[in-house]
Amino acid sequence: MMTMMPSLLSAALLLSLIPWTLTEAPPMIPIAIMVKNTLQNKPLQTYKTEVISGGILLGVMKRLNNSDAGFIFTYSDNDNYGPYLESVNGVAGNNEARTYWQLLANVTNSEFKPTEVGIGCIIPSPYQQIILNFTVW
Ligand code: B12
Ligand SMILES: *[C@@H]1O[C@H](CO)[C@@H](O)[C@H](O)[C@H]1NC(C)=O
Ligand SMILES: *[C@@H]1O[C@H](CO)[C@@H](O)[C@H](O)[C@H]1NC(C)=O
Ligand SMILES: *[C@@H]1O[C@H](CO)[C@@H](O)[C@H](O)[C@H]1NC(C)=O
Repeated sequence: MMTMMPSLLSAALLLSLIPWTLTEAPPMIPIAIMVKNTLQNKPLQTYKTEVISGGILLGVMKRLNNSDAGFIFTYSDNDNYGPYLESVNGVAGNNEARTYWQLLANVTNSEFKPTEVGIGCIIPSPYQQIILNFTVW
């Protein structure tokens, strides 16, 4: 009898931690995507949207791209690191000009840091602000 307890306990614990896993759709989490391009003196654009719990930034961006929010982007597939963000709202990075879309996320209420992974691996946290920043390397 006692040997069943750990698995029962962990099953109960799992269910209480993520009660939606077996029952209903996972919750949507509010986040914001900001498009920043001071290099070309463009105004900051902010897109308030949602990510599925545990979901990746690329999915959010695809949904925004396919909505009428006025956000479009392109990406390429790198064999080693996955999706690489090529262009946002018609502006593309360029090897000769050494420009690219840098990815940043807030790690406290106001401090932003470049992410350590690309759009295919970033899992936004609730209310996180993601900056797509057109910059030079
Ligand atoms: C140089 C470099 C860059 C340059 C590439 C410019 C160029 N055209 O040469 C720039 C500055 C643009 C860059 C950007 C980014 N990078 Co970078 N980059 C590197 C670095 C130092 C060397 C890559 C290289 O030249 N390899 C040699 C060539 C022969 O191999 P290659 O496969 O052809 O290289 C290409 C890819 O590496 C690609 N690339 C570079 N970075 C990234 C990141 C992602 C997510 C993808 C899909 C592709 C990619 O650009 C290279 C040229 O085309 C590596 C670390 C390392 N030492 O390997 C990190 C590295 C690949 N980058 C990394 C990251 C996180 C980024 C950014 C997401 C950072 C950010 N927060 O903005 C961005 C990409 C954003 C986007 N638009 O999607 C990580 C990837 C980790 C991961 N598993 O996702 C690495 C491993 C560094 C690290 N440990 O943190 N990067
Ligand atoms: C963005 O939307 C356009 C249609 O407006 C579509 O052709 C394109 O494939 C979409 N891009 C992505 C990355 O989903
Ligand atoms: C990012 O900023 C928002 C708004 O200030 C905040 O609610 C959120 O907790 C922050 N994220 C992190 C990881 O600090
Ligand atoms: C964004 O890019 C601009 C232009 O290159 C640069 O000055 C700035 O430091 C970058 N980072 C942030 C968080 O704005």
